[in-house]
Amino acid sequence: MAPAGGCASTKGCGSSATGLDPEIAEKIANHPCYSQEAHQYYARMHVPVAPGCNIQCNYCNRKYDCSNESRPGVTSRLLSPEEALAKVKRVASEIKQMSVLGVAGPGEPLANAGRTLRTMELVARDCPDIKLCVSTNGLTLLDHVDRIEQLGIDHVTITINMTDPEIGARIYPWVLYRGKRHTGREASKILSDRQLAGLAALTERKILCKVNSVMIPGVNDDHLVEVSRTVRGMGAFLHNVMPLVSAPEHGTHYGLTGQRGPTPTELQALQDRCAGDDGAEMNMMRHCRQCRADAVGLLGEDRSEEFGPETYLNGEVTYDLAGRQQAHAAIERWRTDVRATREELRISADGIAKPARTVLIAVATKGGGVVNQHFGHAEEFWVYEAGENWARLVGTRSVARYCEGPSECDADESVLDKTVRLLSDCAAVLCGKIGNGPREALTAAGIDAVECYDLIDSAVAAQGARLAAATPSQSLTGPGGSPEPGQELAVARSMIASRLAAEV
Ligand code: CLF
Ligand code: SF4
Repeated sequence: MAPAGGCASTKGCGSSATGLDPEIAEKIANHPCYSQEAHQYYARMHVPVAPGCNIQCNYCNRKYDCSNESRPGVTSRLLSPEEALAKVKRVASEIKQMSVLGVAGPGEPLANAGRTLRTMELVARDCPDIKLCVSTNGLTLLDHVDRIEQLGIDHVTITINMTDPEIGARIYPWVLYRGKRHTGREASKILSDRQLAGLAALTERKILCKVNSVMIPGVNDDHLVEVSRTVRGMGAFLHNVMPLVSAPEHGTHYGLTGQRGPTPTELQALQDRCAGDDGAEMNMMRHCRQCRADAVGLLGEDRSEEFGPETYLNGEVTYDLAGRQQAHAAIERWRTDVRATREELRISADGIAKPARTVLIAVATKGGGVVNQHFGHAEEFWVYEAGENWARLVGTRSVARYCEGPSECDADESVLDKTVRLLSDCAAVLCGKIGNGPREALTAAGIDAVECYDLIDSAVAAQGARLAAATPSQSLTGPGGSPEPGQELAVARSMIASRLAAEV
């Protein structure tokens, strides 16, 4: 698929099912990219079946995977469609929460349409409960819309970095279209026209479309608000603005010419503008992890190394459909409980005005919607903005893993320092456990370290209420004279703890 990525205004991160057309709600219910809530429970896998490409992006080095959805500098082993099917069956039977198969590289999936669509055909035949997803640069999308619809590919991502060819000429040096190589403004005009025509054709067929955009400061950053408005007007469901990654060692044009990527603050500010502060009012994705073309597992985890060729090419793999259905039913029971708890706690960001005071809270989690990871084992933190009975995910931040075991828990100060800097704008970090050294470093930086084992939503809202309550000017009484949030949450938290104890 295409490049990397990661909320403000009153909209959620990715989409919640609230207020959605039931048909769309069903399509996104267990898609970890199209639903921020679903990404806590369901996994995706990519199969690298598409080697070639038909355009050149200035943020791509062909030695590596397509950067339109994966972090640059990663190389995947190419699979045939039949090998890909065998791998899908193996992974789906072992990681039963794997709900979506995507083709996102290592090149452009639709420049290799035969291999990509054959893979989808085989998986649709043998794995009927798996959703099919494709990412494309959009150049030849219009040629394949009928086949995409026939195969039941319900989710398509198009990487659209511009609708203005003048800007495009600074991103795309050339485009190969109908056997002819085009350069300059003409190349970007062809690409943009084809992308938008493909998007229109897909939305006309009610195929859910996500648009990925790479944010390139000084090139297309301001323009992406206009892109967001345009694609929303054409029926795109979701917009994923991702940061340019341009390390010189990746050998890309941008990397070699010193083009910088955005800071997390710049990225969030642009996402907020697209989400509504600037009138685009687009539904934004903020939990993208810029996956590899062979990614396996929950977003943010990479289990691809567990599934080498020896695990799926030696003998027939039986597809455990019944086992998968049981696992998904169990996940849905748990999700129903979590939603009920949110309603009891009156925690929401959907359609509710943001409180006057909010804080950022980082969470270490292994998934399942629970704060459950050791601080030192966290390779990424989920960052929430929270206030009284209000919480929303605003992004995820990756850190180097610095703790390999209890004895080394406080050892690598430099990585710890880096982690503290990464979270320096957060008021608190919630984690399953934390060593004394990291706790002291966080405290010295003004960040509370909170150990808990709780639902993320309730834990974040409780800490948001506590930290807001610490501000002298803030009222502690909820609307209509309701109980103080701290009291209300304390009662509800003990209830959640009982539920968790019963489930685990
Ligand atoms: Fe893969 Fe992309 Fe489908 Fe998701 S990834 S093809 S829509 S199943 Fe998701 Fe990964 Fe971000 Fe892509 S987190 S890079 S947005
Ligand atoms: Fe590279 Fe092609 Fe993907 Fe652009 S579309 S990032 S050139 S593989």
